[in-house]
Amino acid sequence: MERSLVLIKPDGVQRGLVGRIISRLEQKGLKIVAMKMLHIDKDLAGRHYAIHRGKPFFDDLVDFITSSPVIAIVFQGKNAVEIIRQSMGDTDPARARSGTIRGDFGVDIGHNLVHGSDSVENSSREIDLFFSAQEILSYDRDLDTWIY
Ligand code: IDP
Ligand code: MG
Repeated sequence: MERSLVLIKPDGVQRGLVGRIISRLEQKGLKIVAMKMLHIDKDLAGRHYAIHRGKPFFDDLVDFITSSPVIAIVFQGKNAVEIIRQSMGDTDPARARSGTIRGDFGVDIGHNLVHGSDSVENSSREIDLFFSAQEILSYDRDLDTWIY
């Protein structure tokens, strides 16, 4: 089953939106298989956002993601990567549709509340940055027979 790394960014934690953001993804039927709170350091930020190194917004992005604690979650489910991207909405909250996390809660591209892996390949790379294999749990939910 597909997995995706979700980060509730510092603005989501500071604004008290952790529960509502997790709820939306849980309600969709995705399963939490790992979760922690951490304060990302510059080294981890640089590795997580390595593909953006050299872009004009890179330094601000690293400063922001390291400014205050985040929640890191691994969600698992059929098409988890695409479903989470759709639930998050456009990178720029000004363009994100209502009904999406960024569309409903954000206004600024630098404060867009949530990160979600953009491909299956990147999801496994990102999950490895934040979690050890032992921290990712395997369990059954009776509910899954009604979701799948
Ligand atoms: P994503 O988070 O929707 O995958 P990416 O293009 O991977 O978007 O960019 C990573 C993060 O960098 C975004 O979530 C956003 O916070 C920030 N970012 C992206 N583009 C810009 C920009 O043009 N100006 C400022 N910040 C940006
Ligand atoms: Mg991205």
